[in-house]
Amino acid sequence: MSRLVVVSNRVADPRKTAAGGLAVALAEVLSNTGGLWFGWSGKVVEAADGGLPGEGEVHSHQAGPVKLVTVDLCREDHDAFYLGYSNGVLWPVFHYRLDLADFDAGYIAGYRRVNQLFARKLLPLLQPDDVLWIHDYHLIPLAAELRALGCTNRIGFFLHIPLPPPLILAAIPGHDWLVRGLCSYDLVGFQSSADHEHFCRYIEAEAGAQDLGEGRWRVFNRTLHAGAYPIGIDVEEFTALADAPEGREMHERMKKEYSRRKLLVGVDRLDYSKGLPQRMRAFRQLLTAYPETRNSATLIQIASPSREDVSAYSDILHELESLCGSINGNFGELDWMPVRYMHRTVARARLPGLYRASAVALVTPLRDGMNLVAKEFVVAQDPLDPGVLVLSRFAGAAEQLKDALLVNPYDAEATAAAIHLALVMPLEERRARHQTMLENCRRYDVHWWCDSFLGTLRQAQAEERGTPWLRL
Ligand code: ADQ
Repeated sequence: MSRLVVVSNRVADPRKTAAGGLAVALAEVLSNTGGLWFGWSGKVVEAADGGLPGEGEVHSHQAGPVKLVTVDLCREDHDAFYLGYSNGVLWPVFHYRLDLADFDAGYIAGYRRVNQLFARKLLPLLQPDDVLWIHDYHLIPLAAELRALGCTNRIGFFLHIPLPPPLILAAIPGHDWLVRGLCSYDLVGFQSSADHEHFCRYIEAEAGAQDLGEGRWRVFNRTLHAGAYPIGIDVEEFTALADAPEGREMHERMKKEYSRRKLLVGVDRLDYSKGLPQRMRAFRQLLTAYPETRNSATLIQIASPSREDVSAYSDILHELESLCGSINGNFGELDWMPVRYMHRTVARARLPGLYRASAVALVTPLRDGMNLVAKEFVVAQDPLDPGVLVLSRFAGAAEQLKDALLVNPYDAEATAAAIHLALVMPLEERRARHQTMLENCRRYDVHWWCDSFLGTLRQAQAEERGTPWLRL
């Protein structure tokens, strides 16, 4: 089988537990083919003595059978590429937040420069029949940059975040350039059928693409495959974590601590897309509209620090802290705090225990590509006495986990009513809903995701060979 080369902004050492299911799953496929994982080292190099920084230095080391190769970025490139364009333009717009986007003209040049740097550093490492799998919004133009240097390998792309409807996408200055970049791949994968449909509508309307059927398109004089490949979790890995001593100990400790009360849990990166202030308002509404929940329900909200050097993130931090403070101030008792809010990351090994001890999970993003916390919560439950998932209809996961209690996170009253329903749901109904969701998580796990994406990519005929590659 041809070798797999994965490219993503960050590279994780798959041998470490903290790396998570995605790294473990990718590492498994990479190991089977003696593969290579390429990305940014996480290191930002300052220019010496105010001069221009040199080319990013390349580091290489072997992690078991997988070779990890990373490149440093200079300050200017990092700020324009990572903070500026990726997280100041693409992240907000792709999450439908045009109001938060900063279309500073300088960012796009930095974004392109780093993609060109990646292409230059990666190309010499490639073998002729390598299959390349590029991940996420940081690297949309990478295939086109590789093609410009003469690379003829098969290249697939997976977008981990949502793709907005055409008219939102079209608000990005240079959106046509970005979409041409997407169309340089042999296969483009999305998290949900809604995202896939947005892409199809865009290329039909804005680029005159012709539908060839079975996920194939003729666009910009070449053939492209596109489809929905919803990402899953590594169910076995997560179950093993739940059964490991740390997972069990966490579960027992939480059960004991909250034996008199029902526990609700939220686990997120602190990001405006995750709908944390809206969730707190819904919880406050629950305590107001259903007084019996006072003193009997506690919400543990873990929000790990994220992108703190992007300004929209410090705003959300203050808003959340102030909401949690006012809920605890208004409703708290001497022996009961309604909200326990922690601004930190929980060790991955402890997550299953926390999920399993919780009666309800609140996964209520305003917009999310998939949301793996929803799936992890389902998998961590005791099937005989499972907790209930309250899930935003705007998470990609809602297309799959239809037996969750689906909510509109902007509607505090309706969300509070759903949380109340979750808290009082009879055992039989909890079991039935959990069973179908668990089956879905098992069936569409991370291995299914890898296999189905790579299966299509490997099959995709290199129909473009011999004709010029699309140039940006
Ligand atoms: P993220 O937005 O980072 O990823 P998500 O899917 O919610 O989001 O979580 C990814 C992982 O991070 C999960 O394994 C989760 O357990 C862990 N995690 C989140 N918050 C944590 C915390 N506070 N402490 C410890 N661990 C935490 C992007 C997209 C998602 C998509 C993923 C994968 O935004 O929509 O599901 O990629 O494609």
